[in-house]
Amino acid sequence: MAKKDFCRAPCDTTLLMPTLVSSPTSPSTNNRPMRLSQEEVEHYRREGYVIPRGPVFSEEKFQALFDHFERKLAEWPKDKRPEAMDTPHFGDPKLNEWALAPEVVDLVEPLLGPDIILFSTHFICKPKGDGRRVPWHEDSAYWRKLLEPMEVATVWLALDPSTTKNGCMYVIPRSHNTGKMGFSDYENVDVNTSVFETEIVKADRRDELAVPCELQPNHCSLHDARTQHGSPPNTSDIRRCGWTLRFIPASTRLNPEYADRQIMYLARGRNLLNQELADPTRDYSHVIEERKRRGFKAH
Ligand SMILES: O=C(O)CCC(=O)C(=O)O
Repeated sequence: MAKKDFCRAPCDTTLLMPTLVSSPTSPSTNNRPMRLSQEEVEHYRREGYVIPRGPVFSEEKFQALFDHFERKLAEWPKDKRPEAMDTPHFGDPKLNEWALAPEVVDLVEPLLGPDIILFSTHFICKPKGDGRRVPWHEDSAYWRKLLEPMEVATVWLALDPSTTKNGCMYVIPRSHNTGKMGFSDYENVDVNTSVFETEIVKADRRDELAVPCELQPNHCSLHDARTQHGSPPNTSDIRRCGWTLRFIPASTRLNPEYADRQIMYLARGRNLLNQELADPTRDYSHVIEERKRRGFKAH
């Protein structure tokens, strides 16, 4: 999509300011203070997204993730788009040390409850100059055959600065609870310039309401799977990389027909539905291969 499609709404500058709310004190199930304030939880539920205060990891832990990603990117085939590093953790158990870290899981526990499963991850790394746009979409539309009920919270963790200049993600507030509520109509887009193949039709979007999720490295936004979101191309001279970490409550079921292409890991609490779960210390590269063989793009 053209940059202007995202920029009609004035930037909600309050999002970029530290939130002046007192630190929450109610403990999570781990007896650590909850990571999101009550106001932030309410914002997420009402608006379909939230930008929490503060960094996610310690500086050292974030730097180790950043370095790990840089090594992966250096090994990534030159003929493959860097935006397409989907489910990298299936074949790289080291990544689970960050994906399943309490710093991350604490963020989603107040949204999903105490029993949590890591459903998926994706590095969406838009190179400088010709980084591709992410068409307007709802994650739920891609996962409608996979998950029931459709309850998914995504942590979008910035590895690079992510701003309106280098193609940050935009969200359409309240779209998760209005219109077609996560299941809009889609049309095909040019796959040579877009990360995904389809986009929500204009009639089902309110682009003028779009809010940019500007983030510094090691900061994150959270969005509901039904929230409409996307991002313009990166024509700037700064790379824009984010890692999406997608969590479901353990009460959401993965359609077993997809078990050969989609594996999940217990992040916290109980495996309520006794679903098949993977071992986060094991290498499941064969699942990535199976996805490729079937041309399976879950998102
Ligand atoms: O990285 C982006 O610009 C879009 C991210 C996205 O589509 C997602 O987190 O579901």
